[in-house]
Amino acid sequence: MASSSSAAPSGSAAPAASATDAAGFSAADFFDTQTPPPTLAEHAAAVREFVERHRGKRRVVLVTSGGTTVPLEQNTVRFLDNFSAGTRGATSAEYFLSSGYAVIFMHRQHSLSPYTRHYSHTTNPFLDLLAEPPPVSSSLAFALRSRLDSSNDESGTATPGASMDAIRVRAKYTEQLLPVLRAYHKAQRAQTLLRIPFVTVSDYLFLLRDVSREMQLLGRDGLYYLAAAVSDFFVPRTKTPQHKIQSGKGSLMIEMDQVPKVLKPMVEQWAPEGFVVSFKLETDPDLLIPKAQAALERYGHQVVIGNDLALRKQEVVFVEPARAGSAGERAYTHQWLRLSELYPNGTHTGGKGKGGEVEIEEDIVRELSTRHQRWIEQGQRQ
Ligand code: 9Z3
Repeated sequence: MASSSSAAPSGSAAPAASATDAAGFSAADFFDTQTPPPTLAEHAAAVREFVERHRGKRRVVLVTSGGTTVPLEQNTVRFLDNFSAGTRGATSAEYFLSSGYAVIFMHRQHSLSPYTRHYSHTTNPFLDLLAEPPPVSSSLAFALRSRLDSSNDESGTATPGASMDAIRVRAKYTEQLLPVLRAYHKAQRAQTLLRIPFVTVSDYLFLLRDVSREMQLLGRDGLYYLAAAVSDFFVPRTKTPQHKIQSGKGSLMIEMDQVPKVLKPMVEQWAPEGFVVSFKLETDPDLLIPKAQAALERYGHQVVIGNDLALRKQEVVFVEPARAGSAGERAYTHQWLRLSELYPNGTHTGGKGKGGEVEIEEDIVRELSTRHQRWIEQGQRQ
């Protein structure tokens, strides 16, 4: 793990939260002019209840995960999307849960989810885990037994274990499945995982605002882990045609506006006491640390985790403001987390990845949990 510090020029001050971004939309303009998702109030109410249930008992983290779309038509046939499958978010959510956090998992619909991510339909299909069922001659008896089992159960669903003798997990998969299944049921019983789906970048922004506001009650116990891959550009509602764009008129020109930078109002108004961690994604590694520092400078939050697209599963860099700043200059520290340095020669055993491999999210979450704890303790001393 390498660590060092550097300084950014103090002159590059951030524009005010209400200032209009270069392409026209301030956060306030955006929320005044775009259409909120129809389920917004319902999700906000679920978060309110979740926060009430866990407040004072455990720390709560909002994990955002997966890509955001930009619809090109109101009756959407076509949309722009990005690469993210939600691996970072889903994996991190699992480690937050096993570290004792309650998790609000705000994710792109149909992207990877904690626990089920181990059994994606393409790379590890669920049906492949199951042994072949009994031959057709015994199927009738099996069907009758299942019907009897479920009719004996008041809920009308099959009694757990009732058909275990007929449908079995293949022996070679049980060792891998059991810890996942146990952790999944533990979270279900404790009600520590709340899922909130989004699709478009606009849905994402409305939800981020309202979920963060509901979490405000948590004060410093709230952690905000913004791992979703958020589009930088969108097509405003007034410029989005109602119907499918027709072909036959030559090439298609799309003009997009810049998505407003909501981290500023998030830090100042929606989650003023929260521990806010954003991710910075780049493909040019030389930009990673300067851009992460610029984000901290501009938005004033606690940590930026920088990751290079190609190396994101092997290494990340934590960038944060230095504690005692020297006069006149804003100073930042950065600290690399690299699997090759953390586990030289594969010293980590028992990783939870698909083939038992190490997942960098385990180390990211451990590091953040420590820093979040420090943040809470600082607050108690004030
Ligand atoms: C990330 O950088 C995530 O780590 C990844 C995870 C999207 C790279 P995968 O889903 O990928 O595991 O395949 N997320 C944040 C990206 C982002 O949109 N950041 C914004 C920016 O860089 C600011 S919040 O400006």
